[in-house]
Amino acid sequence: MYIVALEALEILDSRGNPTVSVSLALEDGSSGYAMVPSGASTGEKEALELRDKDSKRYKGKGVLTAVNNINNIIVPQIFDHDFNTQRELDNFLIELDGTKTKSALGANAILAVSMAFARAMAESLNVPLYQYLTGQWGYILPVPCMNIINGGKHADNNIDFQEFMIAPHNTNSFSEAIRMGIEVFHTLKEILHNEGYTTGVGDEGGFAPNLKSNEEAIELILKAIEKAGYKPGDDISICLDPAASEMWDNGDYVFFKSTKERISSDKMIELYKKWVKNYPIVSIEDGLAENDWEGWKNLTEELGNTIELVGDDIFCTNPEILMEGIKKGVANSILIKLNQIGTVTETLDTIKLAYRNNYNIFVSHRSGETADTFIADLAFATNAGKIKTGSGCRSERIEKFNRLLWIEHELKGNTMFAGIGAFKNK
Ligand code: 2PG
Ligand code: MG
Repeated sequence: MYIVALEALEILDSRGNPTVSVSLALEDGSSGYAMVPSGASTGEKEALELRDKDSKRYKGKGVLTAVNNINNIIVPQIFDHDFNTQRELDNFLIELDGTKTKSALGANAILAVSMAFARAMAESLNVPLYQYLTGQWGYILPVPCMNIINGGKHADNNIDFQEFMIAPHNTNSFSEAIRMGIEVFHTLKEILHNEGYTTGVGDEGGFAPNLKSNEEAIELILKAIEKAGYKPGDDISICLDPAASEMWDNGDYVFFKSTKERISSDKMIELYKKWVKNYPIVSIEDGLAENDWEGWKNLTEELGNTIELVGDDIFCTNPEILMEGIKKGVANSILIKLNQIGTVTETLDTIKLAYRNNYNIFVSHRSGETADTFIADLAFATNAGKIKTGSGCRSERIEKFNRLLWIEHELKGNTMFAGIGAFKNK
């Protein structure tokens, strides 16, 4: 299959920062598009997001170099090649870039072409994107993990931990799970309002009040779950992403937004053990920092048989780093973000490696998003069991939930809702 048209454009993401979008056409007239997301709490080993660093444009955040790399370097090379699979196209792009971190062309440039090609190929084969991604595999609809209180780098408040998510699991359909989650979201808004807290939202659509402590975020959410008519733990559980790399400072963890308290890795683990005992927490992502491998091993020994421990910054969706983690007994699950690694094929390779080694996966958006719903198809296609793609508001988040509602509807019962089984040890 020959690509006959390919064009990139600098567009904006949900934070008003420039990002790359691509439109592509194949010789049979099929077409595809893609818009690339962007993180704020990024892992050090992520593939390189190429930014212009020209302070006269968008405060240095322009992506014209990445766009030009597509239009002026990839375009003249790509039209001469016959690509029969996603892997052929992705390998071609990886070789053309020639670096380990995709720093020559930019992972944002490469991923945009990779995703747009996937969409065009799906259209050419006349199948939905999820079916193109993994053939007949897709069957399980994910638990929508909704990040209803935002902190850390995603909000201008005093909460150190980045994400407090609800996981509505006690139902047998995705649409009912969405309804449950959204009801809790609206109930939480009422509670916050009544208690005199602000109800403005952070980058991922969760509320971003100033609270008395990180723990109060959990207490308020539990209150909202009950007030909405559900039982914490039985119906709806809690997932956390403290994004602890952001708290890491010279071998310790600093509560950088609230108390400025400095504690050791061991003390962080003690804190999590206490919380897991007291609250219905089923998953903790990035409970420790990406450079605290020793701590991660201890954390996995202490809690790896009780809850799901998800590696985000520490693995960066990278199969080589994941392999290291598997060997060292670090985590039992991996967060999946396409732009951390930079192509569709490598993302799928990482997912296969995780499954082969009995690790769970958790498909994720970025804090800077677009309307692109690719990850909804990816989560369904790979039977991920859970997706985190924001809260109960902000269209760039809701779009992904809406896409999954349509998938469930179109497949009319030929799906299964993951439920609590999506989480390790549950
Ligand atoms: C995370 C993500 C998404 P960011 O840490 O898991 O929620 O945040 O995109 O800022 O890395
Ligand atoms: Mg994370």
